[in-house]
Amino acid sequence: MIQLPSSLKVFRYSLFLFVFTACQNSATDQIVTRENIEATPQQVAGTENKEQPEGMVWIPGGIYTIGSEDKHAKRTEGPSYEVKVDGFWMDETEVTNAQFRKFVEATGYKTVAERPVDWEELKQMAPPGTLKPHDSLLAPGSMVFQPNPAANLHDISQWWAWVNGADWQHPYGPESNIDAKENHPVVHIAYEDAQAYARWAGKKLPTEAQWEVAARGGEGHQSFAWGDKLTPEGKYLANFYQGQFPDNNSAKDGFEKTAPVKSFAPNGFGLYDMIGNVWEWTSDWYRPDTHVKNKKDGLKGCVNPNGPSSSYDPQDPLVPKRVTKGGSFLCSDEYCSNYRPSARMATAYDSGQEHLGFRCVKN
Ligand SMILES: [Ca+2]
Ligand SMILES: [Ca+2]
Repeated sequence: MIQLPSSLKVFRYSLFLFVFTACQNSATDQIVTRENIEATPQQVAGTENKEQPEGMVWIPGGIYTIGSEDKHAKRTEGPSYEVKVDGFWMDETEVTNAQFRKFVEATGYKTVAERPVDWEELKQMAPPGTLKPHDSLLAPGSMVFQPNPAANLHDISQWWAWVNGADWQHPYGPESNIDAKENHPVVHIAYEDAQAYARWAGKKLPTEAQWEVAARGGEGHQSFAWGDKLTPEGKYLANFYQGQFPDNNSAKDGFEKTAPVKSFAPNGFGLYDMIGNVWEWTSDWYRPDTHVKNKKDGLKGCVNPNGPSSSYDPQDPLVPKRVTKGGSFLCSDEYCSNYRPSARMATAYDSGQEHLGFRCVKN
């Protein structure tokens, strides 16, 4: 196991382009007002006259509130505001190992984690003067959770390690396998891997707005997808982390790592594991101020919003990042509490991790 030096992140990621961004949407010329938007989640018809794609459920179009300013929310999750989204189909579960295997068998696709890093190509994107890292750091691999006692919760290198040979078929490293995990979500998936699968399947990755609307299950605007309590009547409704983070996972919800999809009840739209299990890619670039900008634009500017035109994470400005949503089996109330629909993570576009997967949508 090789601890990941922070500099490796820079080696593996391309340079960030500092571009002022706007709330972009797919209908920028269309003036939309409260008056001419008649559809609401309640008013939109269901799936009648639509042919249901296998394994997908219909998310009705309408005006929805996303973002949050409640006591659980981080600053980048707010403010809350209204968006209009058209109806769309969404995979009812995270993409599973079995589903991803079909794609790989049909196409011969190799994921980012399975490819060696081309230093000649990468150094063009690294800061001038960057020295070539040791060959072992350019070998194929991915980030694996290593539950050591942590002195503080601000240094993620205490519980994440770069492991050569870790990939979707070897989630914990070269000696591991997914033999009994066909129905678990596929992990160690970088953004381009998710995109490649989506293209092959004739689908797309969801926008952040689509994802959050879907995760709320049509049940209104609440802290958690299922209400205002994390564990109503002591019940665990998603796969997240219980116990002391990061080295004493009590797995009270029944799962220490990933769970088979559909281990928990679906939300109001019939979607499983939107919250927890594994983080899910969206197609939006990350910016901390996306919601501030969108709210300023008002509803007329936020019809099918699809994120800013480029990425900016002030913590890590050289690395282009997409928004990931939903939290994972590693989200703990002691640490990140990202098991909420409004929670949003900035994730490096070429990052595969043990707790990162995806699902697709179709219009
Ligand atoms: Ca768990
Ligand atoms: Ca999930």
